[in-house]
Amino acid sequence: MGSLLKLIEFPPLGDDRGSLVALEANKTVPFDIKRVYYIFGTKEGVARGFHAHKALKQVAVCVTGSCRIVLDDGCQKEEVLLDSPVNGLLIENMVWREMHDFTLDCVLLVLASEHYDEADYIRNYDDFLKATRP
Ligand code: T46
Repeated sequence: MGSLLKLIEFPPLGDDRGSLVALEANKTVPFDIKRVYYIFGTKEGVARGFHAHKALKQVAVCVTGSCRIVLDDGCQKEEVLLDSPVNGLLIENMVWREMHDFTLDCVLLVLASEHYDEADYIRNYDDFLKATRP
């Protein structure tokens, strides 16, 4: 069984002035990027996510601060602390995700393979489990 945690290390392009990371579709990010959003100002103790996507793939990067992401494909559950702007987490479709332990300064940048579509969300865990099992 392969790991759910597909971490991408972005090539550092910084120099003695500081750091720079470039995110390019079909290069550092393994799909066409149709949408970018970011989550910030998450209040203490608040958890987010709790859904899967039928088709959407995403790469999440904590550009500042940190949060813990739990991924679950219906068979296995794994978690990672995202705490570096040089690492992205590829979240495939049909993976349940939860985001916990946001630091107050956390800015979670997300690159998405599709435009926003509420019909692509599975927000009920039992429905998700049914969809992952034959
Ligand atoms: C995901 C995790 C990592 C929009 O109208 N357009 C958008 O592009 C997005 C992302 C959200 N919305 C609306 C839908 C809700 O009314 O914004 C509201 C908050 O979205 P949601 O409760 O889904 O947020 P999170 O933080 O639970 O989940 C988000 C993404 O929705 C989701 O795709 O994988 O971040």
